[in-house]
Amino acid sequence: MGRFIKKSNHKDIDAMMLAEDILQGSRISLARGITLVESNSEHHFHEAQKMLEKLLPETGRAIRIGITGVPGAGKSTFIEAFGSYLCSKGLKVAVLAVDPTSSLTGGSILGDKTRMERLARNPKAFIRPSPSGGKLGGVHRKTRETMLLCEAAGFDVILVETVGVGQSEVIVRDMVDFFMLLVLTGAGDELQGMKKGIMELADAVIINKADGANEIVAKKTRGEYNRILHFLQPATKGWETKALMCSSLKETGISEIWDMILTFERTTKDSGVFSDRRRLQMKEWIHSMIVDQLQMSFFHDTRIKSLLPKIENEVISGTRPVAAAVDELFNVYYQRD
Ligand SMILES: Nc1nc2c(ncn2[C@@H]2O[C@H](COP(=O)(O)OP(=O)(O)OP(=O)(O)O)[C@@H](O)[C@H]2O)c(=O)[nH]1
Ligand SMILES: [Mg+2]
Repeated sequence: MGRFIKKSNHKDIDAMMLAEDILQGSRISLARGITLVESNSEHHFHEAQKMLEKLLPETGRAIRIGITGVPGAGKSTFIEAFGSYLCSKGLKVAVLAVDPTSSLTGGSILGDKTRMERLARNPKAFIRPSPSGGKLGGVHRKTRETMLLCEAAGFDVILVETVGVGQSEVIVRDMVDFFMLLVLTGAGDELQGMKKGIMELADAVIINKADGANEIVAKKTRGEYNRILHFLQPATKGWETKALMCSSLKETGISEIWDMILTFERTTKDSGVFSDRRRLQMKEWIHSMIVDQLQMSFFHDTRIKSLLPKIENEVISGTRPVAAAVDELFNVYYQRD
């Protein structure tokens, strides 16, 4: 017993010391802190939460930017150019990723580091590959907490990259202040077929690869996007989502994008929309974690696990209505013995 207390005290000091070092801007401690947050162990979870509590007052000052787009749109190349530009302006930039496939591939950003070679070497930049999920809602929580750690470590801009598949773009929209969609030139048919939903999440549509012979097509594409955006519900109250062009390879149009983000920040901070969104995001974060926990607790319940196949069969064979089946499952679930 005595040993246990001693051990747990020792660990407490560790988490606190780690927090101190992160506040001092130590990159090694930041990496260790993120590893702690990403760990799937129960014990590490509690240590990480202690560390976060200490860091919370020093978080929230960065501008959080989400970047999405189909594979090949040029997200990594854009982040290399954009991130390097921001560093050259004296800003500290952290790059994180939400990768819905990361548990299988180990995170695309990792392989991408070659595409962000210059940024990866920049002492003002910090690149972290996507964490693997572990349990339900895991990636979601880990990325948000990693973002907070980076802010406490003094990063001014957080870039969160995600491939625009499944629900990942919605998840990222919910954790950033400004969200941009990277698209290709000459979208034409793609533009027609594109999910309107994703455009309604965006604060900017960036037409990438506007270089060489592509530039003329890019201008046309920009016009098409602007026409469509005009009819869509804007993602942010009081902000008109517009299409811009850039070349991540030639590094043109990059400063215009940053200027737009600064205007966005000023406008939404003045109107209160910026802080309203952050408050709402915190509320939604709590709610989504509650839902995740409930779901996990329900499906991991041994009584539910043994009863569910039978009930499913009854519903499928048409001998029992769905609502009655669910009702019975919950009666069993809530029975405390
Ligand atoms: N000409 C031109 N090529 C570009 C530009 N940006 C990216 N590319 C090229 O497009 C290809 C895909 O770029 P990536 O940055 O890997 O695209 P991505 O969106 O990160 O792709 P995934 O990680 O697979 O989702 C690469 O061959 C890049 O060199 C650009 O501005 N101009
Ligand atoms: Mg990429």
